[in-house]
Formats: sequence, structure tokens, C-alpha cells
Amino acid sequence: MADAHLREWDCESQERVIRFLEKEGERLDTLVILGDFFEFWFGFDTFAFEGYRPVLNKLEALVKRGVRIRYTEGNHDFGLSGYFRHTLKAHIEVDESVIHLGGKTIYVAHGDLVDDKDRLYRAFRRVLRSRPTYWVMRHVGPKITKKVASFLGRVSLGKRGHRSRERVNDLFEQFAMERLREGYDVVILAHSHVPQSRSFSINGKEAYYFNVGDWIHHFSFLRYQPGQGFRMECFQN
Ligand SMILES: [Mn+2]
Repeated sequence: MADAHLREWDCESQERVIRFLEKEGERLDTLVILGDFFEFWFGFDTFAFEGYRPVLNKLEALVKRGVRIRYTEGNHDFGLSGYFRHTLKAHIEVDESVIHLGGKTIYVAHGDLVDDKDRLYRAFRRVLRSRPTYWVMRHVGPKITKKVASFLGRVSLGKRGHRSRERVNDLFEQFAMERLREGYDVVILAHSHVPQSRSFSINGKEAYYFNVGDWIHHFSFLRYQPGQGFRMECFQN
């Protein structure tokens, strides 16, 4: 799952995710978070997100029951170490990564780098996710950093409207096709906030692209079950 964009102290959106995790927790082996689970998270030296307590308590309970968490950083949650690594024992990926499941090679990424023409964003991302910036953020602390983050969040929200949904879906599909042609069996992305499930035949081989969608409008997720493969689903709450 991805793109819940949970906000601190926002009980309603957190409660929905909590109900989902409660329902699935019993049979869940690994929870894969594909970024932007939080509207903002940064790995400060000390715990700085009391407002996420309800959902974090749920994650801690799952981990205690033996569920593993695998977290790919998004463009709103990064520098993840500290709490996620130490308390939740999460496996953290900063960028794209590869998962092997049931004999398939799976490419996973948040998806904020899908548009290779968006040079401005790429430059911004490089600066934002650099050692000097991380040093400054840790140095000025959570209070100021959160204020700056919420300002930047509002700016990026205004920018989002420029591209039509079709154009965004096309971009993501194209990107997925390129990875599939490179030899991956499955490509899983997020970030577009639109659930997608496509199958292709590449060199006579079945290949799949999934976008896990979001938890703002769709409450969608991708389930993998051994023997049954992948299936996009929506949480009915
Ligand atoms: Mn995103």
C-alpha cells in the first residue's frame, strides 16, 4: 500500500488504515509500504511524531505478532531510520528496489522519478535528499522542519493539477513497459494515486504492471498470495 498521506492528529484517516491493518493482520506476512504513507515523515534523531501514535501503535502490534515491514521511501517520507529501523525493524529502501517472489523478479519504486523530463523536480529531490539537507533538518529540529515541509506540501499540491489523469497514467505505464522490457516480470509503483492493473505479453511472457493507488480516494492495495499471485483490491470500510 502507499500514498495514505496520513496527517498528524488526523484520527479519521489513521483509523481507516488501522481498521485495514487489523483486518489483514492475522494472515499478513509482510506489509510493503511504497512511500507517502505519511504526509510528512523525516528520520529525526529523536521521536518527533506523536500525532501519528494511533497508526504507529498498530504497526508496533503487528511487528510484535511477527509481521515484517518493508518500506520504500516516498517524496513525503524519507531519511527513514531511527524509529522505523530500530523500533519497527523495518527493511528500508531509499529508491527503487527488486523483490523476488514466487520465482518472479519484481521491480518496486514509489514512482516520483517516473517522469524523466521533470528536471526541476529531480534537481529539487537531489538537494532535498542530500546529506547537507538532512544535517540541516536534524540540526534545526522537527518544529521548524515540519513548518517548512507543510509549506512545500502546499506548493506541490498546487502544481499537481497541470497534468491530466490520462497523461499521468500513460507516463507510468510507459515507465513500467520499459522496466518489463528490461526483463522484470512485474512492476509495482505508487505516487500517481490512481490504482492500475495491466497485463502485457512481452516476448511471449506474461508481464504485469500494478499501481497500488492511494488511501485518500481509493483505499486500494495490492495483495500477493503464494499460488494465487497478485490482485488489486479496495478496502471496504
Ligand atoms: Mn508521492
